[in-house]
Amino acid sequence: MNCRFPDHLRQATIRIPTDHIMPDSAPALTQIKVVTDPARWSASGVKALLSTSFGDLMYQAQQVHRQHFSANEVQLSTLLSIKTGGCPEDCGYCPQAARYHTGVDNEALMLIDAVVDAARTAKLNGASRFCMGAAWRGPKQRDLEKVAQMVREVKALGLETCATLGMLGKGQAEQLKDAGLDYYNNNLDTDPALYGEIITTREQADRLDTLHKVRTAGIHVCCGGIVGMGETRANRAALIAELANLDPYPESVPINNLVQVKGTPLHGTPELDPFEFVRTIAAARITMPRAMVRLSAGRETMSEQTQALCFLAGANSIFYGEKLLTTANPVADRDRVLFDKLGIRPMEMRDNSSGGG
Ligand code: SAM
Ligand code: DTB
Ligand code: SF4
Repeated sequence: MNCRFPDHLRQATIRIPTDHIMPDSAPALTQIKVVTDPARWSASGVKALLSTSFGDLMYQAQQVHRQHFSANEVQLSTLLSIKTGGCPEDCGYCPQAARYHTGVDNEALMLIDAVVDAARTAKLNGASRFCMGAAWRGPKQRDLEKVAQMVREVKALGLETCATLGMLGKGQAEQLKDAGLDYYNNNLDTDPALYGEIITTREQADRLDTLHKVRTAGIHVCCGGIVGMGETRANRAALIAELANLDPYPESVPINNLVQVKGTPLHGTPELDPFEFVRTIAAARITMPRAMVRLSAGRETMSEQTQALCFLAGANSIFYGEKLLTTANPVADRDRVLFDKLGIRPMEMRDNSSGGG
């Protein structure tokens, strides 16, 4: 076990991989003793971290965050659904699965010019990353060629590019890399132990296989999951540990709070306590110090105060624009007001060669 907490919780020994070292100058406000260790994170270690006193957890997350990032900058990433609905998979959270009656209209793959127009608008509105999402189990070869052309043209606008198209077949990651794709999003979704309860049409091993293809092709990995699906703290810990133990861990980690959509099996799940969501963000920051941690789906119904705590916990990226893929996201004006209140600036484009997306 990596972490040990005596009953009174005030003195904790946390083993942290070597790149998580706290600065020597950090004031001793807490009695957390940081032990550096290249060991992998265990689920029980992450659970102990998630169970730390809230103030101590936030303090630790801030220390790690400030060691690697400018504290008041948040990346703006805009999402576009380039192919909507009609998906053959059965992900219990997803409004785009064909088998659920959610009112999402099916739309064919968008025309290249329309995608590039949307990217241009996103850039004008201040986004630095543009993510194209498709409701596929995986792309057919003829569709992949069109997406590759979209990537080429979006990249030429000076935006970072990201795509999320499901499982990739042989050679497809290389084609996307050649087109200039910076990031590929494929989430581990949930605790491996819960996977079969949420999705039956694929296994988590399929996700890992695609992530391997993406890495091998030299594309940065964007990989996270969804919380608020009725899981326990131990399940959330197992998901975070699994992400942190990917070697290397993802450059970009989206943490989604379930957006409950009527017609999906997970509609009606009891809401996750917002502090638990914030704790999950903090654990992602501490265990994956150089990753961009994205406060992803779920912001539409999240209070300004909870979002502010997420930024304090180390979230440094959001989806920006009034729509995610099919569900609502805060309108840009609302985010601008929040950023002004908190003194947060949009992050400029990052240098991809450094790896830390
Ligand atoms: N079909 C591809 C896939 O599953 O990888 C790409 C598109 S899929 C919609 C992208 C991601 O959206 C999923 O991995 C999941 O994490 C997230 N997602 C889908 N429905 C969601 C919901 N209702 N709430 C939160 N996140 C959701
Ligand atoms: C991710 O982890 N979250 C985004 C993005 N990657 C593609 C998608 C959220 C989708 C929320 C439900 C919807 O709008 O359909
Ligand atoms: Fe399809 Fe992706 Fe939705 Fe699952 S999450 S149903 S794979 S679009």
